Amino acid sequence: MVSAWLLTKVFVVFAPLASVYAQYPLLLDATADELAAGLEAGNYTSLDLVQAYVGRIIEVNSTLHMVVEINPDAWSIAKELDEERACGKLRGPLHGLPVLIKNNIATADEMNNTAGSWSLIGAKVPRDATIAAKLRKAGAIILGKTNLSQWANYRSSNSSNGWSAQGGQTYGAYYPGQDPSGSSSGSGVSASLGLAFGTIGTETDGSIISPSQLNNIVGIKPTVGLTSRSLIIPISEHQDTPGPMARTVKDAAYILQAIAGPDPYDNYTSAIPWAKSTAPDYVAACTLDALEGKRIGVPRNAIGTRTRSSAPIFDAFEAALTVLRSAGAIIVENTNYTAYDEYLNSTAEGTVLDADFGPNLAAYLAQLTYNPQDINSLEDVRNFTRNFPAEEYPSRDTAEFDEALALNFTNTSPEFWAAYQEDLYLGGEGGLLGALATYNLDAVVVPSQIASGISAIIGGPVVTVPLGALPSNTTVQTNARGNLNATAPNIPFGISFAGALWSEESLVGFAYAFEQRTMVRQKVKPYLVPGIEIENVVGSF
Ligand SMILES: *[C@@H]1O[C@H](CO)[C@@H](O)[C@H](O)[C@H]1NC(C)=O
Ligand SMILES: *[C@@H]1O[C@H](CO)[C@@H](O)[C@H](O)[C@H]1NC(C)=O
Ligand SMILES: *[C@@H]1O[C@H](CO)[C@@H](O)[C@H](O)[C@H]1NC(C)=O
Ligand SMILES: *[C@@H]1O[C@H](CO)[C@@H](O)[C@H](O)[C@H]1NC(C)=O
Ligand SMILES: *[C@@H]1O[C@H](CO)[C@@H](O)[C@H](O)[C@H]1NC(C)=O
Ligand SMILES: *[C@@H]1O[C@H](CO)[C@@H](O)[C@H](O)[C@H]1NC(C)=O
Ligand SMILES: *[C@@H]1O[C@H](CO)[C@@H](O)[C@H](O)[C@H]1NC(C)=O
Ligand SMILES: *[C@@H]1O[C@H](CO)[C@@H](O)[C@H](O)[C@H]1NC(C)=O
Ligand SMILES: *[C@@H]1O[C@H](CO)[C@@H](O)[C@H](O)[C@H]1NC(C)=O
Ligand SMILES: *[C@@H]1O[C@H](CO)[C@@H](O)[C@H](O)[C@H]1NC(C)=O
Ligand SMILES: CC(=O)N[C@H]1CO[C@H](CO)[C@@H](O)[C@@H]1O
Ligand SMILES: CC(=O)N[C@H]1CO[C@H](CO)[C@@H](O)[C@@H]1O
Repeated sequence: MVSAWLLTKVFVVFAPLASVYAQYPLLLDATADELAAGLEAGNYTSLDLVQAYVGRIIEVNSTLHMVVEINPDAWSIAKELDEERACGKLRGPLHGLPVLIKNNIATADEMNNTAGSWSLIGAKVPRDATIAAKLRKAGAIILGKTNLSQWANYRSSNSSNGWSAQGGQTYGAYYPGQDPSGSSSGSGVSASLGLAFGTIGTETDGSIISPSQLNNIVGIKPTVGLTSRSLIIPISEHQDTPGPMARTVKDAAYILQAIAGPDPYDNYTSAIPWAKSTAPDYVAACTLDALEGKRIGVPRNAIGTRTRSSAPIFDAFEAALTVLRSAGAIIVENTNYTAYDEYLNSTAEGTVLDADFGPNLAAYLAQLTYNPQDINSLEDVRNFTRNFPAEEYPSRDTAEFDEALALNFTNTSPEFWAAYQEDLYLGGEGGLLGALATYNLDAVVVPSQIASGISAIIGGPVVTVPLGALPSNTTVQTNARGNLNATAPNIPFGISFAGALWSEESLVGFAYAFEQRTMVRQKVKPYLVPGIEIENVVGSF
């Protein structure tokens, strides 16, 4: 919540003439490099950035509900980082830049970490989530928590993307009532509107890639194990992974550089296949010639066929292949996934997630140092959800909880192992990894709407970049619940690069080389834009 004292600190002044902004980057699109250069030149401070971004959040929150809480310590942290800068101490390229993180990533401060549920309001953690600690160490200012599909979309069969009991319904900014997608809904909307330099989301299957593509931003879904999950509210240890959501590939690369790496609290990170001294440099990977001579596959059988309604996305995708070729890529057609029909039929992923959810959630809850509602298990969460009115049960049911609780085995049982092995085959030899090997590919490229699943079941990385937006004659259609506009004119879509485990460095390069040649984000504009700029706050302290 934004408290009254905080609101009084913000000067709500609306944009004067654009020309006066010449010396300040405009926040809708300001990059890390631009923001840092202005800080370095002494044109504004990190305190000014906090003030400006909070002002922008307050301008649009009552319409879009994308931020759940603002960090009351953000101002003092900014001041401290400004003082460090004044003394010549820079923690790194993110020094003094505000970021927003999803409301399932814990911080050991005043902010709550709830996955959107009232059951966890007031609960305390023993320390910051590892990636939150890494962001702070890199000099980023954690500005607040973004709204999400409650429980990262693992509660209900009839809720809506971007809705949580705590944070209400998040909307996208490209059409009134836009379905923001999920579950990292608020992170997508916030990065897109320039409410922070960048944001963090988490993905189990689609929760970074989908809201990134539908909010006109870049999303990096890292390999499971590249970024620690310690003290992040889980769904599945086999598939969960936190990653950057930002306006440009390079900004996302800066964030990934800060949060990647081994963590004794998450032993999946011990699978990282390089020593610290030879770790990839995701920012340096952003080169214009990254696609030169690279073999990029197109798995046509996973992409489907062009229909009247999918035509805008298909046409943009075909045009993108031409751009990739002109950037030096070798496009290899029909690198099909041999077991794709079996994958579409398979229930193995649901089994893996259901079997992980109970034990993984209990392990998170066991770490709480204060647990006011005494919530210790998925059973407790379900019971709370069904009895607490703000959770809107039964209008929003608990079908995902019910399904996981109905399972009569856990993630250490033979039944689980069979399902997990099926996934590793369907996404591996029968899917993405098989195609990479058979056709000797560096990556595949697909429309982002079908990018997540095949990589999710093997824990593989995906990067999405803006590709276009639906045309003005698109017929408006709602989501299943009927409370959001899921298809409408101007709703953005993306293109994704997917590759082998740990191939982020290549994927980031490919995405950058494509982005720089197209700059689609600049051509697609939100209908609602906050007006506060750095200009309006400079000198207010
Ligand atoms: C800082 O502001 C000055 C004008 O006061 C402008 O000339 C300069 O380009 C700005 N520097 C940066 C890095 O934004
Ligand atoms: C966390 O939740 C408590 C209880 O509702 C509230 O008083 C507090 O303001 C919240 N923290 C923030 C930073 O909003
Ligand atoms: C969805 O779009 C329709 C048509 O433009 C509009 O009337 C309606 O208010 C929108 N829905 C929401 C939830 O804003
Ligand atoms: C990883 O950690 C989990 C929980 O902390 C533990 O149950 C598991 O045995 C560990 N696995 C390995 C390979 O160390
Ligand atoms: C790949 O899939 C496409 C679309 O289903 C199909 O037209 C094509 O014949 C397939 N190619 C191969 C080599 O399997
Ligand atoms: C998919 O399921 C349908 C219906 O059960 C079945 O007819 C079909 O053979 C299955 N396809 C594959 C590839 O398993
Ligand atoms: C379920 O929730 C209700 C209301 O919060 C509570 O009174 C009851 O003790 C809970 N039952 C169990 C089994 O936890
Ligand atoms: C959601 O599902 C529950 C359980 O089936 C049902 O009672 C409720 O009416 C449904 N809500 C909507 C909006 O369809
Ligand atoms: C679990 O349930 C399935 C059917 O739902 C049954 O075949 C199986 O024997 C059960 N397993 C155990 C360990 O109870
Ligand atoms: C929208 O307009 C384009 C170009 O005029 C046309 O090709 C397309 O069929 C139209 N789409 C719809 C859904 O009417
Ligand atoms: C501009 C605006 O409506 N801001 C609102 C943001 O949310 C807080 C807390 O709900 C309101 O007090 C503000 O008015
Ligand atoms: C920061 C902020 O204003 N968050 C708002 C998010 O949406 C919920 C529900 O609509 C509001 O209660 C919060 O104030």
